[in-house]
Amino acid sequence: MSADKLQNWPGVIRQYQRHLPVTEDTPIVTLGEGNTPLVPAHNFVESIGGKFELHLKYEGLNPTCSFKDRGMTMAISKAKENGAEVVICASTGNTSAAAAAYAARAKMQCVVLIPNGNIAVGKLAQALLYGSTTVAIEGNFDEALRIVRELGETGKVEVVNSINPFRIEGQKTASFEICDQLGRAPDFHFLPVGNAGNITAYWKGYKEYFSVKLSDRLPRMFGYQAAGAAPIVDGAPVEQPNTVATAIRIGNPASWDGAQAAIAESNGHINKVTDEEILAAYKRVATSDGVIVEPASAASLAGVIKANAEGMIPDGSVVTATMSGHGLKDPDNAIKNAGFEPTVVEATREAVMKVIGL
Ligand code: AN7
Repeated sequence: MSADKLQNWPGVIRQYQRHLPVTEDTPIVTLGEGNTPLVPAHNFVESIGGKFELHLKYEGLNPTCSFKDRGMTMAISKAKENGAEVVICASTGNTSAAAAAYAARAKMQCVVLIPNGNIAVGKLAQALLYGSTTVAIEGNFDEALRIVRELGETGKVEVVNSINPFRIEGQKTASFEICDQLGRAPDFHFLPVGNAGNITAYWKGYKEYFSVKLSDRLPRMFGYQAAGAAPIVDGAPVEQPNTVATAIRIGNPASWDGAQAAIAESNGHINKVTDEEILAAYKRVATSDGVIVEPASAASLAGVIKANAEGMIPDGSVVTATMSGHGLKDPDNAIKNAGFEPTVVEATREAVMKVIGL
């Protein structure tokens, strides 16, 4: 293959420029995000007795290993265009990793507020190594976001949470890619719901592609919250959200209305899955199809399992699901839930043969 073919992906802004609010003068801050694989998960579907096609949008393969890079390339590019010098966000870990990386590239100061003790270790490592000012608050994500909103009102810092509309604009490119990769839109799209920016963004993307006739149908949007952090499903904010899926440990989502509109307009569905169901799906997809995702991402797969068991996915459907973050962000949960430990033996051929039963 020619070098051309291997290096022609320009990042999501240049790739989808005509669908995004940028001009020739926007300084584009990119790490080559997007163009993530759409991985068919035949074994997973077979293992749950499904009769549909499932494709995993493997967003953990973005530059900072989550879907947040799509929104952050937009938010940071627009912040740069507007002359911002300091960007700030509250985060359960992935937004902060992306903000820190793109801000570093844009030579801006980045301040991140994270819930102390409740972010996966890989995400903390990213915030620190990319050089952001990392503030761990003794509170949860919702409290961190409240502080960030207040600081945003001073006009001294640019907020890059998904209340910044450019984030949603960037994130909608995932829907464009799925349509381009499949050659059509899916019948169903499953995704985890935390602050609800992504379900809002995907639905916007699917609608826009459909309206300019780049796809011929609209999917039904199926969102899943963790049972201990399911404000939209339960119909009220959750004061003390809790779940093993720390990325979606959110009790009062900023894009609540966007999520409800996506579900209503697409004839979709929102439901909750327990930590047990999340971890079972997390382990299943790793062992069935070799895809490692973080627990929050597995909420969408727990949703696929649930919807299939409830008979909600007709035979022959084309289903896509967002694998929102890479499993190696959270090695503690990977080791804890693998169900195995390495077998330690003396360094001889015989000892190894014994372990493998030869
Ligand atoms: C892996 O990083 O909110 O419903 O601060 O990291 O758009 O919030 C992360 C959210 C799903 C939920 N999967 O997406 C943050 C943050 C992963 C995530 C979600 C998040 P939204």
